[in-house]
Amino acid sequence: MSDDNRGSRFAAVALLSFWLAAAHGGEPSLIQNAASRPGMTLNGKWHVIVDPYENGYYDYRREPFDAATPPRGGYFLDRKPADRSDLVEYDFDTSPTLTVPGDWNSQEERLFYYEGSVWYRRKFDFTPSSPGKRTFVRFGAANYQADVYLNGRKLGRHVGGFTPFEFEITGLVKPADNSLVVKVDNARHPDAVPTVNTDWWNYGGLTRDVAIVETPAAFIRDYQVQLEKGSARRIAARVQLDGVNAPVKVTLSVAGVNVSAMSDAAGVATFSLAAPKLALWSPENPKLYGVSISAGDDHVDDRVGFRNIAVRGTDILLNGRSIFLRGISLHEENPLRGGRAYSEEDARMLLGWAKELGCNFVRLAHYPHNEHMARVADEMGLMLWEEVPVYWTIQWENPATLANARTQLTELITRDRNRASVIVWSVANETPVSEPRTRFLKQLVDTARALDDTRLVSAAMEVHADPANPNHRIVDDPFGAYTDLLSFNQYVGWYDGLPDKLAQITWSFGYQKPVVISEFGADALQGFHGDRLTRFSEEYQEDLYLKTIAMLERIPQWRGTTPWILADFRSPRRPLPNVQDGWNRKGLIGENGTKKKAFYVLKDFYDRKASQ
Ligand code: GCB
Repeated sequence: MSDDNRGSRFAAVALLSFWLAAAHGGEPSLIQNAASRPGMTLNGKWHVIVDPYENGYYDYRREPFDAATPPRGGYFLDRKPADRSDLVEYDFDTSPTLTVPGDWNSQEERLFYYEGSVWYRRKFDFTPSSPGKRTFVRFGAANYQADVYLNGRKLGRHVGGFTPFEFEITGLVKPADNSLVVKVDNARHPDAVPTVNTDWWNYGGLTRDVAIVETPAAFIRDYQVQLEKGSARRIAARVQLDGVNAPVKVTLSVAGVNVSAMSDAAGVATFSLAAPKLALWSPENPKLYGVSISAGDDHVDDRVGFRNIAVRGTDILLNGRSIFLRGISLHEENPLRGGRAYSEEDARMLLGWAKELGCNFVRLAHYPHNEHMARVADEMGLMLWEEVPVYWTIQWENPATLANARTQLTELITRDRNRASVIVWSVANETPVSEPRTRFLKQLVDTARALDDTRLVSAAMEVHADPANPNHRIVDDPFGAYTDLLSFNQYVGWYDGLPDKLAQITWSFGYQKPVVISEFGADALQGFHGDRLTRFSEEYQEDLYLKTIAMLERIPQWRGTTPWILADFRSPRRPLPNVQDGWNRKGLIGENGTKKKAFYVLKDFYDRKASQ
């Protein structure tokens, strides 16, 4: 077969798999560890057209341009006038630019509150390193919906603002002058995940890295390498090949051991190997091992930590030892920039602050954060809680909403299941108890366990009042039957009375499980001082932390907490002038990076816990 034929065969395969996925709503399939692959970054300046009326997508009868073959218009054609009489009413070349990765809100003042469509265009040249290679374009994330076109042709659509996606462009990519166009739409929708109502900024755009990824014709698409469930001395691995139609020898090298296995009819090779001398990963010793996988012409390297996480009764066991989760919640935002965090440097700053606080655990709220976070956490020795944006009240009875949530959860787990730092998959935050909601969440738990039965599953649940006793709080959510942890958010002293009330509160739990308080907190404007009863003062927040910790210490099954929150973050729900100014002020660190008094209260407590 000539290389040209090969190219078009791959193009046909790529298009076919796109149609199959579209037709069957197929499971997302991502290239594991794509950032380590050869290719080319597409980060940098992209030309943009702001399109609030979706003029570049729909014709004047509101039919999508990309539904017609060939399309008669649409910005994705990236057209230039053919001659001086030709009418073209847009021009990417002379349009302004935005930097990718990056949200548009913090880059351009007139887009600060914008919710709608922006067209991004990037030109690039790309020649495969040798004939027969396959080429993909990969997006770390685009919030919320992305329609992607290469050289005027639609590659597909991705829905969900915080997980990666990719399209095969083998045979479609040209050596020079490719036009990659993405329509990113961050409009909020009632049936979406999250829905229209959140307490965070709806940053839009190509918020994470974009890259061209190159692989051999047959390649290692996915793998999972970790300790066998319940074992400290055996490694289990599964490698998924792509593009093979006969058994292929797959070799795995880890911790000085090389093993080989043949792939089966589905292109899967499985391994189980003894690793008696393994140093287990922990916050005190975040040991990572080089892992190499080879199959045919393909080879991939990773760094993986090995550890066990389990629950026994009311204890959380890391490598068989009971631990206390000294945590903090954080949003994927760099407060100093007032925009989405996306880089390794951002991850080092945010997680570095968590380390300074004495943490061994971080809750990445309320949606999947960028991949750097889990990799840096692996290195720094921070355990992670990762979460999907099933937040407050979404459409529990809508099958499309459930499918959307499952896809986001699947993409997150597929991306991060080789990270030792990740110990909890969380499927929801503060969702109201009802039959349909519990059924919905149970399906997410099933999805998580089917993809990965080695980590804990949880959700941030709510507390219920006792009508017979105003100071008695009950956690008996029926969904608690399905989770490994009993996690809940509670705001006694802020939304519920004043901090003095904390001394009166008693607790009852419907389950004998480890209790992890996923949120508590109070707003404080950094630098604003008053007495401990003055709202928004650092002293109020400090007092609330002291009293909340004292209350929590009375709970025998208390095994950890992730207070709300590491740093102030932007929220359109927080308008109070001169105090909030569009920021949720519950951070222990202000928007300028300065630590508030409560930071040191929590740090003292964590230092004490660490030395026990
Ligand atoms: C919560 C939510 C969180 C909010 C926080 C607050 O319970 O889970 O997203 O930002 O309270 O500050 O009210």
